[in-house]
Amino acid sequence: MNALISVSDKTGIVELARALHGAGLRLLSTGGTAKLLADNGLPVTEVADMTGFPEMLDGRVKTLHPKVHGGLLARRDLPAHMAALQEHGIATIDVLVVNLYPFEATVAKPGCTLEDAIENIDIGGPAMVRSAAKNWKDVAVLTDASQYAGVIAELQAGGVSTRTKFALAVAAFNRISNYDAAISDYLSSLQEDGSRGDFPAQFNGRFVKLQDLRYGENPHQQAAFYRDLEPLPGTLVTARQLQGKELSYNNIADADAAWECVRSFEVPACVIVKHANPCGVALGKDSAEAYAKAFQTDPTSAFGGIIALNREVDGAAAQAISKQFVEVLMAPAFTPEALEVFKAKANVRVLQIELPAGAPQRNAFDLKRVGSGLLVQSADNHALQLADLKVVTKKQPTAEELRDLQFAWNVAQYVKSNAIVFCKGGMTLGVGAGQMSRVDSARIASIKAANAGLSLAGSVVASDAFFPFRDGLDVVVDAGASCVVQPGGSMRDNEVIAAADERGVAMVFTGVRHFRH
Ligand code: 93A
Repeated sequence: MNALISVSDKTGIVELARALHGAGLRLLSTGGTAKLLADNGLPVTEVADMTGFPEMLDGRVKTLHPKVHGGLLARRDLPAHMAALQEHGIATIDVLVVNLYPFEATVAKPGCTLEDAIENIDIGGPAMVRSAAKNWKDVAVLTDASQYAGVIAELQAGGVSTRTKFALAVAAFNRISNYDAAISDYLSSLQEDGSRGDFPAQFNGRFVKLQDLRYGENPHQQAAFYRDLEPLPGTLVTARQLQGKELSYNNIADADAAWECVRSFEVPACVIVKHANPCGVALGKDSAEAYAKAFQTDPTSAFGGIIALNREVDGAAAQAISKQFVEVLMAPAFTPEALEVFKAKANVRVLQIELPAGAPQRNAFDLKRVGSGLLVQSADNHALQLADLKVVTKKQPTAEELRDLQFAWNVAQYVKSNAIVFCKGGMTLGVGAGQMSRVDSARIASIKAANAGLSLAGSVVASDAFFPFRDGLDVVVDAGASCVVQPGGSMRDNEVIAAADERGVAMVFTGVRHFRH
């Protein structure tokens, strides 16, 4: 019985070799490992002496020899295999101990060059590990020092069990697969001169690159845009750019936010997004009217905004939109007159996206990187039903308020938390987004309405999560709201309901929260 030992990480190897020798195995080994074993008084044969072929090319070829792979791969239960070994003077190798050139550790070092990385790609080691693992019934393959003690114990008790050999083979293929993935990831991020190049054509085998981007959120960041292997219809990656400058990273992120929001409305709607938040959302009889109302919410923020419509853009709508500075305009269709209007504005990125009938399809999973981890959740696609609404105040919402509160609630879903959205007549009047305190969001939303010259008297307000105290409610009522929609569920709901009754406004609970970060 022969054991071949070839390890870069030599931890515990002398003890293992001693145990293998003690169990009656002949020790075969490569240069550095053989020297260490011999220095520790173990009888060891160098692989080069066994094959009759010297290590060459600076060690690049050490064990890539039929005497090694024949000894590993021959099936002991096939007489033809055993005869072939005999014919060529090959001995079986029954235990293989290999750990690989430290590729991962090498590339993790700051300043690692492409050349260093390449020299640390192990070829012979993984080849032997694969041969041994493929022939697992006859060969025990050890690829990690944590496996040594268990195998020594089994050897000393008479032999390594089939179950252990299978588990070792599985672990061996896992190791090789991770090793190859590390090489592939590293090289995919480089150009041939070793500089960091384009992002890979595929990412995690799950996303296909659509385009490299000029830069990421900021000019010192690199970025690329990928799509799912099978994108859903009606999502941003299926858009066709009809004209305009190349889309930037921030354009794409904002366009997605705008599109997700606008496609959630069944009637004609317009959404204007700045920095991932809607700064104006409105419904209208057509695109022109919806845009005009959405723009009114916050003309200051709409400057350089991303505008999405869920109906065809005609000449009138295009004329109105072209008066403002717009980064991206997106809609399911454009009339020839509308396209003509934007021809004169060559920089405007015009995107056409199909809008399939029926409820929008969403990705099953929402992914977010955290440190070296990944947060995965199902999509926030809860659709509010009228029957879910619970009026908790003495005052009931009017039919008009009921329509506006559904609209406000829908918009609030697409506003970053803490979200406060004032609405009336199918348009947003003030949007408070992304604040750490809900009261501040409420204050900001009312300040913005005042800045735009919009009255909040008799407005409806939506809050994406419950009011923890009555202070937030007081702010929105002071600003003019007559009807409030919020999830409810606070410890102090009673206090907040009593405050609403005291202030004479209607309040409706949805029972659902829509945090968005
Ligand atoms: O350069 S290699 O890819 N070519 C080989 O033929 C080969 N055989 C074993 N690397 C090879 N090895 C690796 O050498 C082993 O995987 C192990 O990591 C290392 C042990 O070398 P040494 O015994 O000389 O320290």
